Amino acid sequence: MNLFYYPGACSLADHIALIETGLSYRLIAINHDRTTQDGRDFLSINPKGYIPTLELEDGTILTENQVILAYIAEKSGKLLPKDGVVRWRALEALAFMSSEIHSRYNPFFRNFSELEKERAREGLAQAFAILADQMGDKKFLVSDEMTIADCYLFWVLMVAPRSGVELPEALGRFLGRMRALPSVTQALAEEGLG
Ligand SMILES: N[C@@H](CCC(=O)N[C@@H](CS)C(=O)NCC(=O)O)C(=O)O
Repeated sequence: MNLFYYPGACSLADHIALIETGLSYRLIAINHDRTTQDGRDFLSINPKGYIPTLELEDGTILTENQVILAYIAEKSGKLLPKDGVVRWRALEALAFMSSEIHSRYNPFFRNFSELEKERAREGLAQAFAILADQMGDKKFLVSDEMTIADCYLFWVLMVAPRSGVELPEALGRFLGRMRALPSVTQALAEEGLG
């Protein structure tokens, strides 16, 4: 399958999940003019125009990070239990990070006012505190075993400094543990961020 990506963007979560699960993949970067590294028009592949975008072997296109991560987990049988509370907590955390954190990064990625940035910082600090509380002493966010939620959380925390919001200690320690994983090191290196 092909993963369309920008280096260091939220597609890093899917990239880490692909490596962790051992599924075979090909990375295809998007150029500034919205052509793809393999010479196609990206908007004709995904009219939403954003990554992550996953192209399956049969040409099916999947979009939305939560769905792509769930697909990788289902396809590999890894990083998401088939049933039980850990499964639902992982999916819940993905939805929370997507709607309550990722969307609040917009003011820092684009040219928003200082007031909008301040509001976003408040929301981010609250959301980080909730995640730190949820993690407690566990190795990963919802369990001592890694799930797809951790792949996304890694990216969410990696870019947090752009917002100027300080991470709670538990999340800072998690970031350090994740950075030390071979899958994360490999994904960063493959995106030229070694
Ligand atoms: N709803 C999408 C949002 C994805 C998203 O915001 N992707 C960003 C990178 S982190 C992007 O492609 N931005 C490029 C653009 O908006 O032109 C998801 O959850 O997958």
